[in-house]
Amino acid sequence: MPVINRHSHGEALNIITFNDNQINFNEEKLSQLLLHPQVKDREIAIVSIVGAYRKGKSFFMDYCLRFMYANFKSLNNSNLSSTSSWIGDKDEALTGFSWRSGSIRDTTGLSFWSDIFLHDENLAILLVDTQGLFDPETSTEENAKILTLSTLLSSSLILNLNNVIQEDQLQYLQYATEFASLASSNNHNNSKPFQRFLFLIRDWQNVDDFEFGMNGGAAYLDQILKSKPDQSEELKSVREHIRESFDELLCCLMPYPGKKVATSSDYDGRWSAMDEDFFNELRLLIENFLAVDKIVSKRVNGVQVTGSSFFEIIKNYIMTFSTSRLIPKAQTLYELTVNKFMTKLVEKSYEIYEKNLEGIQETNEQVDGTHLKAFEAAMAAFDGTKKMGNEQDEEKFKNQLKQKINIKETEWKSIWLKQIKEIKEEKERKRKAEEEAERLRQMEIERKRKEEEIQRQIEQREREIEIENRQQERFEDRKEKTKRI
Ligand SMILES: Nc1nc2c(ncn2[C@@H]2O[C@H](COP(=O)(O)OP(=O)(O)O)[C@@H](O)[C@H]2O)c(=O)[nH]1
Ligand SMILES: [Mg+2]
Repeated sequence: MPVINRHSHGEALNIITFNDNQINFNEEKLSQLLLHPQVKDREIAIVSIVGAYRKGKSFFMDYCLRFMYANFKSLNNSNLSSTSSWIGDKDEALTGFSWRSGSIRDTTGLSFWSDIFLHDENLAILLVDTQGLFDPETSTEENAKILTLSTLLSSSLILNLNNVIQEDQLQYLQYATEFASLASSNNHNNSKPFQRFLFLIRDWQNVDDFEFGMNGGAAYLDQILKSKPDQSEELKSVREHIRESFDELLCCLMPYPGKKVATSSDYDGRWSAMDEDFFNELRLLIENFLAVDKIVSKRVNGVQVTGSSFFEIIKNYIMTFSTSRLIPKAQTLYELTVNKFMTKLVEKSYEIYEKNLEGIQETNEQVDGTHLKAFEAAMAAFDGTKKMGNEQDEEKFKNQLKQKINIKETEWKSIWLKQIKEIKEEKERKRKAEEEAERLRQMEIERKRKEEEIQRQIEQREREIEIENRQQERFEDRKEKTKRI
């Protein structure tokens, strides 16, 4: 059996790490991913997993990688595997994100798989593994930061939990719900702020109440999200708003994977060692969750982002996170998102204005006409694009666009009007010079004509003299003859 090394195609990149409440961000590495020529203009799907340490997150993501390599081309791999099933050989060791890496906790933070999966011409899919959420060493604040950042970054977020959904874990979703309520009150697009959220419950034990898989999960989630009379207001509001935060809220109940998987220290991840129940549910879940028609691309408040625009947004999020010791308020992050997005829209519309000004202008009327057409094109681009924020935001950014255009209009017009004036003066100078040249040419013609006239008169005179001379000669002759006679 040949050794299949699917993961020589990529490695885990620690792009965002947490250290004593500080965020370290490797901007260079993230730019290499999101600004890659094959990625920057595509829509982006980010599938991330968060949850407590040693609960099988990386293990799950590595099976996801297997599925992805079997079903999608990637930046580093253009050959799809020819094996009949994506899950591979039963004794194949599991590689990818490092899993089961011992009892010492890895770096806390988000690691991105360096290879990016590509679908059609317009979608790039990234996988992100996370360490540190809900660990004993992680502070409440750090937990909130990790979950917040992951929510902001992902288009599909998996919250990996052991046994049950706990109250405090739900509470960490408070942020997402705050963001959602801000977004929904200001929403132009009637869309929810985030896309897919999957509660992935491992080692589910209450099979008598809820069956394994997505169906049991949906029923369990329904029960969890029901408000109960004795709940605190805060928990109630989390429950009430959680559905408004995500387009899709999923839950999957996974069986215990078997003793070998859960406890053996020399287990290498091969699926032949899994309990059959677990193996079947794992396959079903991954095939369902990562099916190409189920993968959703990242929208920020209903607006699609590309690799390059998302890179800018992420940079700003990280900046906001690193400048405040506390978790940034949902309001701050929401405003930042609106700001960033609308500023981009202003820039894009302004570029359309500038583009429409290109070309040579010959008259003052043409200058006015060109500006007006360019202005209208820019406004149409602004009005025709989905907006973020409320009506005041829209007004504010529209005014910004008008101001920018106004400044450019003044500068552009003055350049062209000056040039047109100069061209006019130059033309006038040329015309006068031509007139003068014409006058000189006419004078020269006249002079030549006169010269010729004089020449003709001279010749005429000479001929007359000659005739006269001849007559004179004849006269002299006759006189001579008469004399002789
Ligand atoms: N109990 C249990 N253990 C699992 C499960 N899936 C994987 N494991 C084991 O959990 C350990 C930690 O896995 P790992 O993926 O590194 O966990 P992570 O820290 O959450 O990324 C490994 O020994 C896996 O074999 C599961 O569903 N239940
Ligand atoms: Mg891990």
